[in-house]
Amino acid sequence: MALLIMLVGEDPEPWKSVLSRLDPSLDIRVWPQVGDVEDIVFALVWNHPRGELRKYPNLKCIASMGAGVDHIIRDPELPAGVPVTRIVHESLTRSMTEYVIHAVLDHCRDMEKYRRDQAGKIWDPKFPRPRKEVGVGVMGLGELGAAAAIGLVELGYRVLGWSRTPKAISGVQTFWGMEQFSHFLSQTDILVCLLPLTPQTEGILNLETFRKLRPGAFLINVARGRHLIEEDLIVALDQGILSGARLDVFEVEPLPPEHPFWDHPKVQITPHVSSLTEPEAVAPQILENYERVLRGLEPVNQVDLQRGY
Ligand code: NDP
Ligand code: OXD
Repeated sequence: MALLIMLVGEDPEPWKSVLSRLDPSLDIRVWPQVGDVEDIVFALVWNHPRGELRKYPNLKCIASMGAGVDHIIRDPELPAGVPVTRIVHESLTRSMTEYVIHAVLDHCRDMEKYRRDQAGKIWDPKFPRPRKEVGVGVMGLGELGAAAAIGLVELGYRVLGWSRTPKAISGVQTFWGMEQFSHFLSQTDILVCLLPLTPQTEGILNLETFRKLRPGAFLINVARGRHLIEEDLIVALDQGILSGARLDVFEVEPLPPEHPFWDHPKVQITPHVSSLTEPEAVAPQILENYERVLRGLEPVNQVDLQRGY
């Protein structure tokens, strides 16, 4: 019985090293050096090639290396009946909350303007808007969105949250479903996307959505690149519908050098770092699930494959 590490575009070595330190008896294979496919009972994956997971007849669990599972679910040839798990860990949640709060404060405290002013040796102080007047709308109130929303409430912002089903979070004005989406947007000055990528949420950050926000709103996308219609963002920024955007995720990653976002004066880019999965922190969770499936138990942090997250 063996655990397969199949990470495309990510270094498998830190995972292998921490997992074998935690359990030196573990038989770990690193794709594409798989050996006998019948040995593989557990696969830790990121961006696996389509159809690849069908090759392992004894597979009992497919584990995402991150919080998102869209990279797994989009495979039309996933083996039927094999549970899919994701990472839920306070290190990811803390890191995401930190990033979102930093992006909100950076925008609200006009840091972009002061960086530009410094370049021109301009001394031009400006009062920030009172926090209670700034509506920060968080799309997705799951593990990451709820924590970010709570962090923003603690800072004194007027926080709104939108989810698929009703939620109650102290200090957050909550909305749910498409019927309440426009109402949520109409009170939002800073829109934070923390949705999973599903057929319902793909392309949800589009011109129609942007037009429903408060004038000159700011966008923070830390979920997936395909939530955003990239050409619509350029139009919204150029027409002043949005005042700026902080983007951590992109339709194509790494963002190609010729992409117009790189040089757009209203776009701030980070390279998918808002919340990095630390192998050291989350490997015990992977090992726990490996041991659970060997004992015939359900793995923890399973996703609902029908729902898509
Ligand atoms: P969760 O599954 O815990 O939460 C998802 C939330 O989105 C839930 O509140 C859910 O609603 C809501 N939601 C789902 N579909 C819809 C819909 N159609 N309409 C409205 N709301 C919807 O996910 P996490 O918080 O753990 O993670 C969110 C995403 O963040 C991940 O899927 C991943 O793509 C991204 N991510 C990005 C990282 C980065 O570094 N940039 C790092 C980690 C994650 P309900 O509660 O009603 O089910
Ligand atoms: C994740 C990610 O889903 O890093 O965890 O994007």
